[in-house]
Amino acid sequence: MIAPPTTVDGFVTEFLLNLAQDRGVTLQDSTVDDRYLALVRTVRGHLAARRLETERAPRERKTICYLSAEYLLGRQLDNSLLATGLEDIAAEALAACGVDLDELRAHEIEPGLGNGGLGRLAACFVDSMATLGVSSIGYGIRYEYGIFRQSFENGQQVEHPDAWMRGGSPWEFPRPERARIIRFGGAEDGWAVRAVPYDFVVPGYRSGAGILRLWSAEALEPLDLPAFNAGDYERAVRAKTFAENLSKVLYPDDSSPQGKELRLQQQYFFAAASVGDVVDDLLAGGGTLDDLPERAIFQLNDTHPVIAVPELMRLLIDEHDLGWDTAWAITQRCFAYTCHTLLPEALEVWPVDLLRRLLPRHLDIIYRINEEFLLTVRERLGEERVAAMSIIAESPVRAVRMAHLATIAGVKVNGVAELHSQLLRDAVLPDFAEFFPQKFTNVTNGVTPRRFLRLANPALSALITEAIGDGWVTDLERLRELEPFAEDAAFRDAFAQVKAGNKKRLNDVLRVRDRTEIDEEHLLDVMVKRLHEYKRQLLRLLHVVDTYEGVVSGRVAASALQPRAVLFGAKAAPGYVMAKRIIHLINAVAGVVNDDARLEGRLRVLYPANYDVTLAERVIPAADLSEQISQAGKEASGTGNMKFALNGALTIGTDDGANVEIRQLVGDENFFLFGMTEPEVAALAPAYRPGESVDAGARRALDLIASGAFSGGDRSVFEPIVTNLLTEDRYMVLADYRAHADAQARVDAAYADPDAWTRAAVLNVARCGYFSSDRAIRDYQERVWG
Ligand code: NBX
Repeated sequence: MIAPPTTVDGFVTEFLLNLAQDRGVTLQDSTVDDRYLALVRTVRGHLAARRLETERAPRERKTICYLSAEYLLGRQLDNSLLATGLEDIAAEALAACGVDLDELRAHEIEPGLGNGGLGRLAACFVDSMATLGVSSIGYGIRYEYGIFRQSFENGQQVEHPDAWMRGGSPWEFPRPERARIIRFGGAEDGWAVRAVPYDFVVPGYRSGAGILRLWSAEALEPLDLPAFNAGDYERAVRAKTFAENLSKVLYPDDSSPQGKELRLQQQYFFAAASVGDVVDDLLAGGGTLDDLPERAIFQLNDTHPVIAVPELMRLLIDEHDLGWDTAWAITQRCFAYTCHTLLPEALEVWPVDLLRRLLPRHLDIIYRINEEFLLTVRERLGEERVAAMSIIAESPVRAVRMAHLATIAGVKVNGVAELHSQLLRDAVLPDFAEFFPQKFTNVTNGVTPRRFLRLANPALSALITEAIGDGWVTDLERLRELEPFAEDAAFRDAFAQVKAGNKKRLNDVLRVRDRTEIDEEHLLDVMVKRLHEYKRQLLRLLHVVDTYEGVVSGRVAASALQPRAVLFGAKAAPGYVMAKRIIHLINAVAGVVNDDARLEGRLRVLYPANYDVTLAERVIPAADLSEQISQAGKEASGTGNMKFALNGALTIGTDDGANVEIRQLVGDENFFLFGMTEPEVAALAPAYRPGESVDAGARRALDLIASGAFSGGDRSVFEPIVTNLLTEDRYMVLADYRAHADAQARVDAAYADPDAWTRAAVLNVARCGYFSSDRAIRDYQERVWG
């Protein structure tokens, strides 16, 4: 085995060699880009060695094949240096060359191949599987353009393409020899593309490695030669353009699927390529198809890859000549399904007409699976349950319900937090829970402690390690050992200084990327997540407006305010009109509030554009307060909530998703709970008339918005938001307003005693070790993968 050198001198030599041989420049003539790419080359060599080493080690029986349409990876450089233990060596080596490592860090464009929580969870899971030594491979799509970049023009969101591969994608290993052909359509109207895999090595922390294999779409032929010869250049490249479209861009909708044909093409493209890859590997290694369930399990990250189920059936029957029953017996043992939502409109359905056109054989297979399933339903539960449980919905158009297919085919179905899994059983798929009670389970989400604590918060990491050693990086429950330090005044002092330092680090980036900054003395109150009505950014904003109104109307003295910086970060799906209006309103409120001297600078609203993983890594460690205020029963889990608590922010939150478990662990006295519970929401919903008993504070806020105070006197701009709240208010912002405002008052009171606040913050860190994605992966091993 040729392992690259792990000395400073060796690193210097490799780095200079890579500059010369890869970039063709000397150090003196190199650009930042040259130096960055040479550094990546150098580090990547270590990743490759790690991967080869892992491959030679005796194989575990079963490989976890994680199928996900999204991986929100974040920057790779620091994580790779940490995992390989090269942090100090690289820093010294570059310093010896007179190269600024921070400049190279900042040069990396993060691969943002995901929308939000679901995609980031997939990235945390591949990290944990690699670190735990679980034999694993993540499969996905190598989108040429990831989640759009957001800017604001006159306060409104503008989307720009995310050309993350500009200048190449230096972390990847192309694997053209493993390319496969993926066919669409039927016998007469068939067409095909080539799926070419690119591997990211996923280094485990200090040992182990996994693979993230992302498929890129290519045309079978680069040119239609007859067309080219006939001088029709446009037609000559049409097929190529068409094929490449499949992996061109990530769909930026994180709920309400649009039912777009290209999206289904993307799903089939990567699902089929991945299933084929796994089956080929099995057979090449001397295995037989009967071995498949012992050798691989496909974990379905939501319904996006569920078309893999009929694809495996097709492969077994049409290409390997197995009979239906044998094929179904195998298939039924190879899949498990994770659901990430409770919103009915987010459950994917695909029109039968579309499937018939694009994947006719798969539609036939789905119909047969359904037919046999419904026979047993009829027998055991009776005819009257058949329509509700069918894979095929009959209205508004005949369509395939992907969640039903996944539930029928999967060995297990899990939700992503206790409350969510319970609601999944009782409200979303109750018939299935009755029919397959043993299938339903819970795995509460987790986050990787490497990226979100060790890397994102170096100062807190050092403080923790000084107190309890560094075992927590791979065994996060050890944070418990910090509990006694909550009573140690010197430790609390050091902890508070870490927080203050993290606010400075946040300002370092806010000044450059947004030409703004927070006041480091302010309570930093943060709400970062996708913009969604159910997440209720408006609830937070109404309280900001109410507070502002209190001061400008003279009811409240500015000097009585606890100084706060309220920071929002959120992208809206480009077609989600109400979400975009809310973005506009937040920016409008920020503009007015921040400019009004009457507030004496004691209330500031910040909305840095383009919230992404890189910004998250600066914002979360600096936060004092974490806003997790979704309507109860709507946020499946949340994972940002875990990241904040682990970094010593206190949560103000509803009894929703994983907030429930966070509060149980940190204790009521260290968590600001407010609002209706899920049963209360359900009870109120039928008779809810939002306009009938509006809280006085909410009323003042709504009136001020409606008056045009934030729109230069134009009353029409935000009228739809106000009207919607007063007449519909689907997520009951107004019903929870008073409880939220009272909870914010409790926050102010608590923050007035900084030492007591810090004590609670320390306890949040100490008690949240459960939320490691390492623990989540162990739970999957125990409850799902067997
Ligand atoms: O998945 C999120 C949930 O909303 C969170 O509560 C949860 O913590 C997280 C991880 O389990 N769901 C999510 O991020 N969904 C998507 O991004 C999404 C993307 C495309 C799509 C539907 C949903 N078609």
